[in-house]
Amino acid sequence: MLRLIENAKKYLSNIAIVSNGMSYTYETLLKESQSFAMLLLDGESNLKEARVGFMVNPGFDYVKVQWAIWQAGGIATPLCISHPMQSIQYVLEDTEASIVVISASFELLLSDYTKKKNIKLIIVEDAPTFNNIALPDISIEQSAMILYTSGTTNKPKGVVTTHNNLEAQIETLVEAWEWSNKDYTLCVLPLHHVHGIINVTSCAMWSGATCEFISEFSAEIIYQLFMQGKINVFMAVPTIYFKLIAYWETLASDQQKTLHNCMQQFRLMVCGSAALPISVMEKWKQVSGHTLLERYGMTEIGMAISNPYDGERKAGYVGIPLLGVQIKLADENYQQVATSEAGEILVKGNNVFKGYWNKPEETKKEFTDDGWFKTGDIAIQENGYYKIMGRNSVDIIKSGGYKISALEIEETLRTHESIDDCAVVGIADEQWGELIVAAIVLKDLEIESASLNNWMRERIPTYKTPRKYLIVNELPRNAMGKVTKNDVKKLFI
Ligand code: MLC
Ligand code: AMP
Repeated sequence: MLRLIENAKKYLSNIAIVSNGMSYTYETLLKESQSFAMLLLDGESNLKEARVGFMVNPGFDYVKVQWAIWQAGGIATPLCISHPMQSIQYVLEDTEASIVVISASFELLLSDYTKKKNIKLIIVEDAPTFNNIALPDISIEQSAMILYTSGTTNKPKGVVTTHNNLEAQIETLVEAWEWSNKDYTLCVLPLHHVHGIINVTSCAMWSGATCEFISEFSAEIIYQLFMQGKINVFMAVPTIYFKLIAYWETLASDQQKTLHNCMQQFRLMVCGSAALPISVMEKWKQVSGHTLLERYGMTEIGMAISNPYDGERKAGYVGIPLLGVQIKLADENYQQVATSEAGEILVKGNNVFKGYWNKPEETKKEFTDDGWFKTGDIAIQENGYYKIMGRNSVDIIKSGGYKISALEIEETLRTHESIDDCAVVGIADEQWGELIVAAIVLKDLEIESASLNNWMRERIPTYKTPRKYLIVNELPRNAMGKVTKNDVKKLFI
């Protein structure tokens, strides 16, 4: 049995999940996920890495379905619950999913499509209960999950991780951050990315801890839950801390004090997925009494570098390599740089993914000949601590903690009948890290920002839509005719 699931047997009576006002023990999670696995198997003995898409609201059902897919031998492919149909369709087509599991609220969105494509659609709420459980043995070398990530290609790529990779990603964090079955965390992050899936939910489940879910981000609700005094571990992206600070500033001073006293009792507060501005770190210390623990990770590798749990958490630095993760800073020939010189972060270890789904050539390109994964992030090392200096591509944007490809947005914009050409860039923004903006060259036709915005939102996720459009006569280009993105950025300053 997979270790994550086997572990649950040690904590049968502990509360695993709290969602929608209900509490679920590990015993219930085990039983219900096994029963759901039988439904997925539908008479087969093993799903043999069949891709199972699942669009399930955060909470007990999400984890139940995820564990069921794994126990049946399938590859769990979470679908973002707020994505437009076009993005969902892309993932289902790319993975060639044969089964899709949904919360009832998504039936209208998906039922026609799955019928047309002959994909089996299962509604979680309608699942029957199976009592005779016979589940396959799952090898840890088997593929477990596909998460979609934006890169330097215009379409997102599926990152395939094995059970072995997932165990390595979880175990190193459980150890580094001293998770235990006494912990109680709150998941406020989306469940189609590693931050919410691995760092919060899976680490809690591995440890016999409790994980509470909220249905959507709300600073007010988060603080209300904090005030109940049960939560002691919290993880989020910088934008969320920014939003929590902004809400805290609207409160009366006695409310601020009560909240501060409550948060001071927490064991751990972590930040990552994008650079944590020192101003946010300092302000959060005043708000909560906590020095945020900043760490560095990526969909392809889980977490790689972390500030220490005990020991100095250095502002502006992401810390030291986690146990089991090898890090090398390299020059453009993938040779180690001299001490204190900047280089690209290369990573090796069991945490590193298996490959991009159905993309052997692109997978090969992202590894050096001697097996190091190339992150594309540039860092320096000072006194053992790593500091992220930037990325080697202007086409990757980080906004709200999401990684976004400028090329994907440009390709979508270019399909608009009024747009001749465009260039998308990220510009520095206090709240969002980077803000997505687009310079566009029009054909003869007029265009209205609001209607263009609506048009885009039907085609790509909200968080990938540009926040500003600038109409220009031509895009800045170099002598070779290539658009110079740094000059595009200047147009917005
Ligand atoms: C949303 N809005 C944005 C935006 N996203 N505006 C500018 N830039 C963005 N990126 C706007 C919306 O259009 C809307 O405005 C308003 O904000 C609220 O939208 P929402 O969708 O309700 O947003 P909200 O729920 O407030 O989302 C903010 C957030 C979310 C920070 C909670 O972005 C989030 O969950 N981010 C976390 C992503 C994550 O998990 N990343 C980890 C990847 S893994 P209007 O005007 O339209 O109403 C990884 C590896 C690692 O990176 O190291 O962890
Ligand atoms: P994703 O592909 O969505 O998993 O995003 C991974 C990227 O997020 C990394 O390649 C980094 O560029 C960025 N990232 C993650 N954590 C940090 C951090 N603490 N500081 C700066 N960038 C980070």
